[in-house]
Amino acid sequence: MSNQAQSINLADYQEANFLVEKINLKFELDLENTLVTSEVFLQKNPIYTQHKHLELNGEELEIVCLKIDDKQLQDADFTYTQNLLKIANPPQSGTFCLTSQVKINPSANTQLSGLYKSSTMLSTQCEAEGFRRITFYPDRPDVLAKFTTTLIANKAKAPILLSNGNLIASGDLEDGKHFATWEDPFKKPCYLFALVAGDLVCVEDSYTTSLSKKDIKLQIFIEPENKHKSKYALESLKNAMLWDEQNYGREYDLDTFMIVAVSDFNMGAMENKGLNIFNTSAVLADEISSTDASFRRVESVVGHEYFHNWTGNRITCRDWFQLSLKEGFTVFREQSFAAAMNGKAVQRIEDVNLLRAVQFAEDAGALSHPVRPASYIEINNFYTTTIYEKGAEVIRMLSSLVDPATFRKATDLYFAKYDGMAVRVEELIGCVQEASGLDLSQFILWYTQAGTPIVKGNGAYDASKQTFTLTLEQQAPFNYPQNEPLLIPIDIALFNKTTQAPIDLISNGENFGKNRILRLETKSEEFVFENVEAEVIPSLLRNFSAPIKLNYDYTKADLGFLMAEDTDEFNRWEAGQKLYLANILDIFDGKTQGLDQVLQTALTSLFEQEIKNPEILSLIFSLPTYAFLVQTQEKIEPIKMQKSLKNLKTLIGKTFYTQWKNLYEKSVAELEKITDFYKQIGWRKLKNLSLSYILESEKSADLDLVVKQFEDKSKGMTDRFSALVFLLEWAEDSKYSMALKQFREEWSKDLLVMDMWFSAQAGRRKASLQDIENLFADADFNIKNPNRLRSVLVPFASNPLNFHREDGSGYEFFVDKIIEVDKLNSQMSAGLTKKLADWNRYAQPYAEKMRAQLERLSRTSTSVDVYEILDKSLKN
Ligand code: HT7
Ligand code: ZN
Repeated sequence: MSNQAQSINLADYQEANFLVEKINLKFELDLENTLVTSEVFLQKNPIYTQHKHLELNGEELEIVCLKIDDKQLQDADFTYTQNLLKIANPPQSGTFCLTSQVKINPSANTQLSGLYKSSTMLSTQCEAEGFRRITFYPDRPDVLAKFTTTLIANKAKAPILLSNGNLIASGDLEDGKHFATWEDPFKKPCYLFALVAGDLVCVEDSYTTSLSKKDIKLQIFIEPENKHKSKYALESLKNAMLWDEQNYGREYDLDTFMIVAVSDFNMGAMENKGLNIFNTSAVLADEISSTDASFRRVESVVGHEYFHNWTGNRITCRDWFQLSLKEGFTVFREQSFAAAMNGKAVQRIEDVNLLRAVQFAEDAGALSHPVRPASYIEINNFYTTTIYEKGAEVIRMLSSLVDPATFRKATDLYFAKYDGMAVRVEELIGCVQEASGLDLSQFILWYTQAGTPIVKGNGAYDASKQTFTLTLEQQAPFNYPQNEPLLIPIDIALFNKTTQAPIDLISNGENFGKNRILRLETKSEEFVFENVEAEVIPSLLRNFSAPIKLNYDYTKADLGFLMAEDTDEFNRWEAGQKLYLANILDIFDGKTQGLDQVLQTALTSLFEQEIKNPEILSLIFSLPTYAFLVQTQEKIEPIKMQKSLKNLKTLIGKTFYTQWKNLYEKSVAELEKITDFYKQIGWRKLKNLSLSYILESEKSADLDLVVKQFEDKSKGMTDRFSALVFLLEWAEDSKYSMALKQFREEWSKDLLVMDMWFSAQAGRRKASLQDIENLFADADFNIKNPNRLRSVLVPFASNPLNFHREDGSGYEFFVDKIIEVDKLNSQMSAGLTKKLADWNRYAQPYAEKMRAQLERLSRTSTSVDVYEILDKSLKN
């Protein structure tokens, strides 16, 4: 495999030899035998003066014919090897037309990249490099062209024919066929091309833009059985459209915006111009079959894809190294939108939880890479939390370094200056620099250096001078000791220890008010605050103002204070997380078996407080994730850590049994008062969290509560599914088996709910390997469907007790499955391989058992995708 795997380097970037003016595509669609005719109008790139070959990407294409203008190419005129079509003597001046006719087989396409069959429809996925699996083309994001697409298909089987842009012609043909021609007026890279053909129903709505009062038709195309599940996506879309107009001045630019829901999809969704394609799991939702978490996901993903229309489509990436230019910026926009919809602190806590659980782990492991990587083998491996979530944090920092009006000026400038172009992250940073006058030359380091920076804070109060000096020292990440100091915005406030009120922050006579964003630019800096009348407790990195680890020697009492009183809700949550963490680590180290006194007092006062926001409260009552906890360890001991976490949960459950019961009842009562399903989400979260703590006391009467909740079909899926999971956890076998059976009978026709049915069993704490094997053998299991595959393997790998079996059998089982998947879908197999890549961070015997399985995989797997992961992991 290794001799096939080639590294692509940012430093080697060169513009394309030939540019494309326009492309006309014709698809004669057939499930097994699709004929693609493309006319690509090419011109030599004027920056080159010497003779250039024409090289076009093409993968698994069966050539029927190739022509340049009217001249048929003979065998001697071209070569087609290693996925490259090379034409040695193309015209060197003027525009010429390369016509190619190729055959492809969508039904055999299990990679789900290019044109493939999903259920009864045909659909495409071209990002990152799927277009080359459809036709010969310079498949790179900096080649922008106008696309006109004609689709021909059997009218009865595929009455709906869609592609990007506007429908300019359609009609019937002979033999029961029909056609539709679509023209996209915007130049675009081929990764944004899409087509869909199938027997779909369309749910329609409309939206009038707030700026130019233009009417836009909104259409969601879905399989008929899902027709009732499109309302929330349409509402979310309209909210997103308005939000983008109000916050970024961005309007939609075509007359119609189409979304298609597809059951087989490697990721969440795809922002194809005017024709977004969504994984059904990211677009379909209704109040009976969907959990609150799925509603939130639909809102975020619909927003995300819509926002790409400007950050990604109108302005795209020069090369795939710049992926975070569109993804980081779009995640930041999506997070800001979700914050506006659901509350700033709730959203921030959720986002930081994900960042710390997954991205920090990635940044510390074998697969760590900068937000702008310098090289890759397979670009599909780089759709990572570093590119997406850390990339969003980097844009967030950029926005926090200037005031909101200046950031808006900068983004306006970016959209005006680079519309219709393919650019680098430098262009975006340059606009913030130009709009603000700040020197941001140091900021690019956030894109070029990997690893999570550490900042050590130290505070000293001088009563005689009435000053508080905060020293901040940045340390390079442990895995990147050579890293240069970064520009780090650190948002702070100081609380008077006596009065408990936040004080004015005064430095050099200037009063900054109650909070201030400090700029740490060098390795170590001192910030002196004046007129400080008493000892203070600093609240640091408020709202998580930078993606770093901040260490400060807080006393537990200080943390208890911040947890109760900090005016920044994020930092209230953060202080709680620190107290939980300390308690769990003490249990882990055998220093205690009990609940920490300060934590107990802090929790007691939380129970006594009036509940202003049930969702925030439920987050504050939630323990740190296992994925976050293991990162505090030099060498991870998964089972011991999982048990320590569970011990604390049990302690808190038992200590506050009465309070949890009261909170549960209060939540039930509050829910009765609220009629709006979406406004109930916070109380529902608090109710089910309370129930999870109540069950820790193992009282059989409480299990009756769960059974009642499971049987009550009127309350929706969040309650029913939580109850099912609780039954799997706490009820005896016969009882939970009955519940599983009943649930399945009710939902057997709903693929998304059945995914949940699989995931509940796969993640069950007491599940055995045989249980997981049984799920694979189930009649409804389908290894080719990414949602179903993920619904089993992701929860399995997230359950330390089953996955990290000391004898290595969990890893062996997992690798067996990777080997099977790799033959079908290498994006999926590579994604699964990542779960073992950090074997080196584990204690023995885990490390050695994991490594042995990775070595076995390296002897068996065939894809470049998996090879790249193994290569990086096994080098360690
Ligand atoms: N931009 C989209 C990325 C994507 C993708 C990448 C590789 C393989 C399959 C894929 N499906 C979608 C999704 C997004 O970030 O909006
Ligand atoms: Zn995206």
